[in-house]
Amino acid sequence: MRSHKPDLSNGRSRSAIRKTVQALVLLVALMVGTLPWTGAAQAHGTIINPMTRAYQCWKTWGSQHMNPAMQTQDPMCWQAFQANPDTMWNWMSALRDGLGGAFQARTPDGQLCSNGLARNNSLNQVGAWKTTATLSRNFTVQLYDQASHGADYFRVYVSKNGFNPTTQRLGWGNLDFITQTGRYAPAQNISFNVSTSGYTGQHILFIIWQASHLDQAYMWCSDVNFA
Ligand SMILES: [Cu+2]
Repeated sequence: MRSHKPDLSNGRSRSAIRKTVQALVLLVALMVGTLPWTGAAQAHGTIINPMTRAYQCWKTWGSQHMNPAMQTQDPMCWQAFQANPDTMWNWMSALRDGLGGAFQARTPDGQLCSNGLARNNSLNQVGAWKTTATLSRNFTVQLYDQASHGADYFRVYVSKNGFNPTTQRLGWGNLDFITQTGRYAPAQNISFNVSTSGYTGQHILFIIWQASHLDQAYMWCSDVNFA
């Protein structure tokens, strides 16, 4: 009978299709697993000058993050990669939505450098973070934002004289508020000038970016020296 053969081959090709689909689903799942937060990786930004902690670690070690030399040459980046390499791969994604400007109320002391994100807690650890810039009292801050969100404002703080980032976790009480900027139109690169006085030696520059496209807040620590 003619009917049997086509039925059999249909059955076979259906199971072959099912296997192909299963293989594709597995492949996609593997790719998603290998590239966590891929969606986020296309968007957002960070302060690239002075470099934020995760950005500095990514920039310096991202292409050689298994290099054992990091442990002695840059121990804070080392511990961050050990804790969660995604913190570095997604240096642009240190964001929280819907804070409503309640930065201090909704960010406990000791969690400022991670923007209160548990996955980025390595950024709050005390130790010998590399300073990446020597600043004079007037300096320029540069945001690089892949998504061109624009800014409602930036808030800039500097850790107080006497605060030691190698031994103390940063809390709100350790910060001097320096300035809040005005609005910036959407652009991939935004820079603004900051004026300070009276700082010397190692400090943390703490910056909040309130993006414009929705209520989305970023906060970061950059390790700097004031000349
Ligand atoms: Cu964004």
